[in-house]
Amino acid sequence: MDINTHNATILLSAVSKAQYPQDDLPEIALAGRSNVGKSSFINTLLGRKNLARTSSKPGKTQQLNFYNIDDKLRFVDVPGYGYAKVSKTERAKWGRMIEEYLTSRENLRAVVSLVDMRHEPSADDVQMYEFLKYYDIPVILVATKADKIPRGKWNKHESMIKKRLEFDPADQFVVFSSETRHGFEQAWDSILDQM
Ligand SMILES: Nc1nc2c(ncn2[C@@H]2O[C@H](COP(=O)(O)OP(=O)(O)OP(=O)(O)O)[C@@H](O)[C@H]2O)c(=O)[nH]1
Ligand SMILES: [Mg+2]
Repeated sequence: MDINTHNATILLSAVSKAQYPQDDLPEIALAGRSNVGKSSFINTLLGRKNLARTSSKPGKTQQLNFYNIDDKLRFVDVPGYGYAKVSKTERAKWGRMIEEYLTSRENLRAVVSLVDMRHEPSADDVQMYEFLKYYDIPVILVATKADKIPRGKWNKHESMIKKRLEFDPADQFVVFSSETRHGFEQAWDSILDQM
């Protein structure tokens, strides 16, 4: 696919189906724990500093944010899970919003599921992965913040993450860093493979 990845804009934010874009452009959704680095991943892939808003304050992204990339594909930034200071009502609302999108969106080609490479995946991470597998949604597993681990330990961390998730070898696994841009090419290749 011939695509100018720098030609990206935020298209719209949505909380329900009626607000989703009404065409058949392919979409890649980003899922992961709050603060794991979803927005940073988007900015890194698009070569932009602050298109997707990042912050050290977790729980900032509350809606599905649709990014238009060169009128050829979209990224959908999904609010992070696992943020403790969110009320039960908010959490249930979040669950319905994500579930509605992931289970009914025909445009969806794959989910980039981000985990923090430093740690064993959380119960929420495992649940998200199981959910995606259950609905047969292709997963690109991105282990991010790799810059915070010495290279000599990368293999050990990759094995630990795969084991905990019962990782399906049919899915892509990308070691990634928004700081160093490690994994940039592999991430794009994995995404464009799903188009
Ligand atoms: N060292 C390092 N820091 C990162 C990396 N990716 C993200 N961060 C930092 O982690 C924090 C959270 O990043 P975001 O991209 O805002 O995370 P998010 O997943 O979008 O968070 P929510 O929108 O709250 O769900 C920021 O301070 C980022 O600078 C990375 O690869 N390496
Ligand atoms: Mg974010």
